[in-house]
Amino acid sequence: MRVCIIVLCLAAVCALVVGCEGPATQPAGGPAAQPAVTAAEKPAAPAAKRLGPYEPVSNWLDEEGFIANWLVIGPFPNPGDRPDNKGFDTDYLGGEANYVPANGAEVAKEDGTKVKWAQYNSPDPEINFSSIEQLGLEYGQEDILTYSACWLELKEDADVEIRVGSDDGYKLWIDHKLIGAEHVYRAAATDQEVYPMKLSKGTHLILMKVDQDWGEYEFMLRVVTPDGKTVPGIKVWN
Ligand SMILES: [Ca+2]
Ligand SMILES: [Ca+2]
Repeated sequence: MRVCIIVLCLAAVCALVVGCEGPATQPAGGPAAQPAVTAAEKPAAPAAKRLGPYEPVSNWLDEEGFIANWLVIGPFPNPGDRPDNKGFDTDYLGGEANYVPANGAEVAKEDGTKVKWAQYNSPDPEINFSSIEQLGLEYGQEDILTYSACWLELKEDADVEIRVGSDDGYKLWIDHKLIGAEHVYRAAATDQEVYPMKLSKGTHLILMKVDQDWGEYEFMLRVVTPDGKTVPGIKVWN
């Protein structure tokens, strides 16, 4: 009996703690995640320590809808030279498609060291990896790879376009479904690929894997209406 009481008390304390953290860490307005209309059926894990909400930003050409608030982790190795750096098809997350990131979560690397997901709020639409202090990269560092993730919260179902530019290549998952894979070597520009899709009301996980052979290292991703405008009411969490 005494054990039962203790267990009940512990459960009550846990419920209180979770209840206190909930409103501050989850997107407002309901469950943590809902499946995309066109994306995988697999639901995302419960939100944990998400930070936001943030608004998409515009660039100097008044192009709208760029996502500037991400969780980032790396660097991971990407050995080799064009056109076949080996990291592109190496899964460093122990299941990229199923992975759910969290601020502060660690990932072990092959060399025994660990790297940690960390929040990055970019001052620019471009996510320039050399500028992200917590990655600890040298400018022009070669043969590396990183992951970036965020959540989009939509107030209503919407027809959207995910538009990506990258230096060098990338893989993009939305709600655990591989949407795009471009094993390319190039300078980044706005809207190099455009992915039209329907996104349902609710929260969607965006996961970007960007690889680097040499030179500049960055990407930009924007979520817009088919005519290139910010999706009304969209929020970003990292
Ligand atoms: Ca190389
Ligand atoms: Ca590059």
